[in-house]
Amino acid sequence: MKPEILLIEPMMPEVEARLEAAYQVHRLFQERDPKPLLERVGAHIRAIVTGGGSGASNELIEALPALEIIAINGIGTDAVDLERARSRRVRVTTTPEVLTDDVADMAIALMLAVARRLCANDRFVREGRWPGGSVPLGRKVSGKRLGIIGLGRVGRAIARRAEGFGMTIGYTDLRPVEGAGYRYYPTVAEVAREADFLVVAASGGVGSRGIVNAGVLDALGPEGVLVNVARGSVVDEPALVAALSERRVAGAGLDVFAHEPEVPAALREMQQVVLQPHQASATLETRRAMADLVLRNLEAQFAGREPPTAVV
Ligand code: 8YV
Repeated sequence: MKPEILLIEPMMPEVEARLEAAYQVHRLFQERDPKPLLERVGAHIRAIVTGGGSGASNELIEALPALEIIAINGIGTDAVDLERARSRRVRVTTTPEVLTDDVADMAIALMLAVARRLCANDRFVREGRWPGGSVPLGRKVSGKRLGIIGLGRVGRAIARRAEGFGMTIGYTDLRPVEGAGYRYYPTVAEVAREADFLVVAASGGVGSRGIVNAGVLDALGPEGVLVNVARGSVVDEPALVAALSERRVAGAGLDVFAHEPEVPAALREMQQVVLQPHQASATLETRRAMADLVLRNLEAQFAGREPPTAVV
């Protein structure tokens, strides 16, 4: 008998096929109303496979009495109550390291795209407006000041890339990161004040909720650009919309949002904003590597071994 697992969001077809080969897969995302499926199979489910943004609610965990492991296909644990998992003796695993480069690449891509108006200018050419006019000048990136919120693996990878652009790098985190070699600022407002580009690379969760608020955006200022490749929850989204529409910040590059997949209509209309549908880790290579880790964690769990990248 194959162990039964619950898939919360779709994965690449080749990955779903690999899951199917080893497990009996139930797809929660295909259900309009999850209740009948959970009533039917809930008692047998031994694993949840989910994304970092989707996680698993406590209500779902409670509906699965045989649950042993929540395998997150991502690094964020903010959508899973780790304490609850611990008390239920449910393992939680993530996919560290393998997505670091891609997320950092996306941060740099968004920074360049906003500053050099890549998407707005692309629309200008595509829509046949070039013969009739010209576009506004962009902003220089090389040599500018970069502020990073959260100098974890992703934050450091962004910093290494920014060094190649000759940027002056500062960061904030809960405490200085030993040997980082970049200037530490104790508060988000202070790093924002000294930055031309402010990149959010901090974990989501209660500790970081809304830390990029109206005051921080004003500290970044009318020439400043905000980039977020972490979690929508870290930014006070209404405050960002207000700051952008009142030109109190110059632009934003956003891969993540407060209520995905909903994106405020105001943001969708702004030319100074570049939007992505949560794609920072979404390359073939990286999604394969992430899936390998998910599969290795499940396999270890069901073989009675320690899952290789367990956080709980
Ligand atoms: C993924 C993420 O897009 O790592 C995370 O926490 O949110 C992203 O890498 C996601 O896990 C897939 O849904």
